Formats: sequence, structure tokens, C-alpha cells
Amino acid sequence: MSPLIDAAFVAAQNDKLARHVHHDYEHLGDQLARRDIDIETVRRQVAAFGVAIPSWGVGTGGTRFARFPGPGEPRHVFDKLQDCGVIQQLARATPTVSLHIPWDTCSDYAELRQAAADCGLRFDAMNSNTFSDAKGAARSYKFGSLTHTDPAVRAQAVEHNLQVIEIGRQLGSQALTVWIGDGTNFPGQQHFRRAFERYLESARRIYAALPGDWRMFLEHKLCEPAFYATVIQDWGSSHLAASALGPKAQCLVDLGHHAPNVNIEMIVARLIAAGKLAGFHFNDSKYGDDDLDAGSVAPYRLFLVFNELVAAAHERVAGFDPAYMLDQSHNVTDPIESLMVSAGAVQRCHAQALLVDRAALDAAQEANDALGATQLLKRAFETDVTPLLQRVRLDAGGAIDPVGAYRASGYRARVAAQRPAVMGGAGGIV
Ligand code: LRH
Ligand code: MN
Repeated sequence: MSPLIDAAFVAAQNDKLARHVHHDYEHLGDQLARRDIDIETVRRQVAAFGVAIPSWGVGTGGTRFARFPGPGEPRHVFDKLQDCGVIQQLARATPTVSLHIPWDTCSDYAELRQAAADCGLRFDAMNSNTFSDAKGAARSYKFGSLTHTDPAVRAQAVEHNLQVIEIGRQLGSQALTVWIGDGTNFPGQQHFRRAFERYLESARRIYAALPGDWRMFLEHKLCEPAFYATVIQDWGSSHLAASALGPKAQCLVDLGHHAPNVNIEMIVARLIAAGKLAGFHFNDSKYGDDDLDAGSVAPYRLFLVFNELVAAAHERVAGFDPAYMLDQSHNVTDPIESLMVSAGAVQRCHAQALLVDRAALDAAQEANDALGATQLLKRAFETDVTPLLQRVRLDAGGAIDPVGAYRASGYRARVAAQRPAVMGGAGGIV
């Protein structure tokens, strides 16, 4: 892998901080040892954890009102991979990229696969797009895609998903994420049961085309773009569909796709128990599908999700193999910085969840010791694992302070000089 930022420069940045990291790490090790926790075991588990970067996240995002591009906007999927390579080089927690078709189409996928490898990256789940009309599309998805009343529109949407699977197969991906915006804005506009039946009919044709070792991730969402009813609006509809399709179909949880205050960690526990947890699109939100940086608004909520994940791994739950991805929109920050910090926030919640005393928690729960139980979670969440995360990055050849190293590297200015400036414009997330 050819470093995108000079490795010697990163090493020099680390030299200024390494002595403190080793001291702080030893100190944290002593603290954890007093809690019968071996920091080396936790470090190995954290080092083995990775979260995928959404290719659509490295460009500046927008809202329906406007998008304000920054300097050095990626022009195409190869620029996006390069920016993802910088995130992986410095933060060392994002070894895979999740692509979105047609936003990431190119003429030579073997060349794209090699370009990713040159940036130290592999491909995670592919994302299809039947929520907007591609240029030159024969039929429109204005009134839906996989659930449209016109079988010709449904056939077009199914065909698109088969093309995405074929592209993913060439790139070494092993999963297809299907999120559709299908739904309505008025009571009476749609027959709910027939629409769901049309969804299943279309999804079965996609499922039948999955290569043997692939999975299909169904992504539910409460609302937007539909604001009265969405066909796959919650985990219940998603689970019904995934169960009807078969073992390779599972339910993907995008944290922003729930009504405010919904207990997402309990939904995660239900899907784990059902063997239907596909994985995650991590982000944060305060109101709706805000796609804010993971852990930036409600880090304890993210921790509680990881508490369920670590408990399932600890209990060796059968078929537990979730895919971890970020899905965010960076409207006012440098996307590279936000993605590095967000990957760190996800990694931090994973590390903290590994510090929960599972045996004591089980005992407190059995004894109905409510305060004792919740204090065990708080103690883990309130443990500052920064030295452990810094040590994991340092050992992996990354930057102790990824944002500091990135800013000092001048990478953004360098690509801004190479990539023509993009004017602001109409709305849209990309
Ligand atoms: C829908 C969604 C979905 C992606 C899109 C970019 O809100 O979360 O996962 O296809 O964002
Ligand atoms: Mn998503």
C-alpha cells in the first residue's frame, strides 16, 4: 500500500506523543487490572474491530435545502477511495468501504478493486439505489420501486439490484443493502398489504440472484422521503420480510431511522435473538434521520447498542456476525475528519462495552439489583479508554492523533489544488 500521507511525517507526529501514550496505557492497564480486566486482551479485541466507510460520506453532504461543497471535493469513485485510504491510514479502524450504485459506477471494476487494495482497502456491503431516477432510466421511481403498482417499474428496480450484485461480485463484496424510500404521503394512497406483497415478490427475485456466500441486508426507515407511510418502516416489517425471504436475508439497523427515543438497543437484542441482525449504519441524530457524526449527540445510546453486541459475542450467540458501517452526511465539517472521529467514537463504545463485568451484571440482573446493574454499565462507559485507542492506532501504523496529523499534513489543500472547485447548488445528500 502506498501511503497517501508520508509515513515518515506520520511517525514524526507520533514521536511527539508516543511517550505519553505508553505512560497513560500502563496506568489504564493498572486501573483495569484492579477490576480483573487484562488490558492486552481488550486491546487485541479492539484492534480486530473495523467499521466500513460509506463512499458517499467523503464528499460534502447536503440537505433538501442546499449543499455547500468544500475544497477538494472527490470527483469520482477513485478520488473517494483515495480519501478513504487517508482515513484508514491515520485512524486504522476502517479497512472496508461500502459503495453506492450508480453514484460509484466506473468502467473497469478490476482497476477499481486494485485501486482500493493500493489504498489498503476492501469492499463491504454494496448499496443499490431505487430511490432516485438514474439518467436515461426508462421508468421513474416517483411512486415507488420494488413496490410500484406497475410490474415494469418493479422489474427495472429488480434488474438494477442484480446489476449491483454483479458489480459487488467483481469487487469481492459479499452483501447487498437494500433501502427503498417506497411509501406514501396521504392516507388511502396505497393498499398497505398489497404493497408489502409486491415488496416480497420483488425481493424474492433479488434474493434468488444472491451468490452462495452473500447476504441481503434489509434497511428499515420510519419516514423520508415518504411522510405518511413507508413500506419497510420499522424492524417489524423488516423482520417479517427477512423471515419470508430466507436465511441470507437479515435486518440492518440505521440508528437514525427510528422515531425519537425509540429503544434501539432493545431492537438490536430482539434481532440478535432471532438470528436476523444484519448489522448497522452508525450515525447520530437529535430529531430525525439527521445523519450526524456517530457518538456526537448521544454517545451513551451508542454504548448501549455495543453493550448488546458484546454480550451476544460473549455468550457466543449462534449466527451472530453483524456488519458494521458508518452512514453519515457531513454538511459543515471536513468529511475526512468527521469519518475518522466517528470511527473512533464507534471503536470507543466497543472498547468500553468490553469493560462491562458480565458475570456481575448477570448476577445483578438475576437479583433484580437495578442500581447495581446500571452502575456496572456506567462504570464501563465512564472509563476513559483514550490511551488504549491511541495504542491500537500506534501499533497499527496509524496516527496517535488522526485529526492533528491530517491537518498538519496539508492533504486537503493538496487535493484542493488537484480537484476543480465545485459550486454550491441545489439540495440533495450528495
Ligand atoms: C437512507 C440511507 C440509506 C442509504 C442512504 C444514503 O436514509 O440511510 O442507507 O442508501 O441513506
Ligand atoms: Mn443508512
